[in-house]
Amino acid sequence: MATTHELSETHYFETNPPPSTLPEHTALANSFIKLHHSASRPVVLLTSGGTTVPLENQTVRFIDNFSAGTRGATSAEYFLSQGYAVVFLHRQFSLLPFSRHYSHSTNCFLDFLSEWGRIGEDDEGGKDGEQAATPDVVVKARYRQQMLSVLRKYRKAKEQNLLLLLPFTTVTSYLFTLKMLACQMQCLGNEALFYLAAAVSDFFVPPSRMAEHKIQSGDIPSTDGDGSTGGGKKLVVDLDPVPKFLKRLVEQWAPRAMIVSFKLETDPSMLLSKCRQSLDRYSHHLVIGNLLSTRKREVVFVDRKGLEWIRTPELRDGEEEVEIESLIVPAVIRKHQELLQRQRSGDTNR
Ligand code: PAZ
Repeated sequence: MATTHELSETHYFETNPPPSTLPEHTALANSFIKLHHSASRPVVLLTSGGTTVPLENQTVRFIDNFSAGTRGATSAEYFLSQGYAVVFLHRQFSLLPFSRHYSHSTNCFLDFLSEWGRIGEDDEGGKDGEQAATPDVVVKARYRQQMLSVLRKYRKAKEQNLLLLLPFTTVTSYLFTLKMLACQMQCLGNEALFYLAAAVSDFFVPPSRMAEHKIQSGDIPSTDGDGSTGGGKKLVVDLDPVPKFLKRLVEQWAPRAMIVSFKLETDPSMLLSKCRQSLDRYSHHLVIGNLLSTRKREVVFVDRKGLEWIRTPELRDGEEEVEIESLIVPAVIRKHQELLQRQRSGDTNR
């Protein structure tokens, strides 16, 4: 008999429309996964960025989330460097692997460039400061080394077809695409890794209560007498909980894969208990906990064996900041490799 959970998940997919991109994304994912399966390459499905919750069908307004996709885009680069193929399921226009170094930053990308041969403004445009016959655009000398290194990694990922970029916007499009990808990745068995760093909304407006057109302030009923400003008019948003899909993912969509979820909290006293609760509830492999205020400096790995904090080192003068993902990703890969070893030797425990 179906549980209440299963019923609500089934109901969700029956009553919400799939994204129009689903057939195209299914075809792209299918050939990507086949390619890497035949090359016996491990594949990670990495989710990144925040989902939106539309308030109207023809959406003008929506509820959003703070996530810029830094964790996901940065982690993707480290997975690629360790030989994984990456399906990057990301919020449209959030940070992307490689281009993240030059987009959304405090610099405009044009600040990285100068005119070849232009002396004075940068003093570094041309070769040995010579004047170019025809003006050209070059990367400023101080950025060249780093950009060359990023460019080479980007080219390799592109030429070898190691990175599949699939965008989503709403929580519903995220869930439909996640389900499709998980089912497609079943052929990879335990070589598949799920690294769920996206910040997914816990609440949504069901289609039955969704306004078709832009909500008009004039149509909002008055709630006089409660002392609020605005002539008693309030937009009250009534949200339903999004069914807990992690359970479905672990038990049905990707039963053999290794599944790593992230848990974000703001109250330090709740972080560990929430991570343990998630692990108990969904029985997956690893929860990575982080706090909003310190997420770039420390995370905690919580699994059945216990917990382990991962922290970036204290910087001394002149030292470059370490990206915490350069520590998280190798640690996750070690756990994935250990799991593969255990399963090869017949141990069926998570
Ligand atoms: O995108 P970002 O780097 O700013 O933030 C990453 C993060 C905090 C969203 C991620 O590490 C995370 O915790 N994701 C799961 C959030 C949650 O649903 O609890």
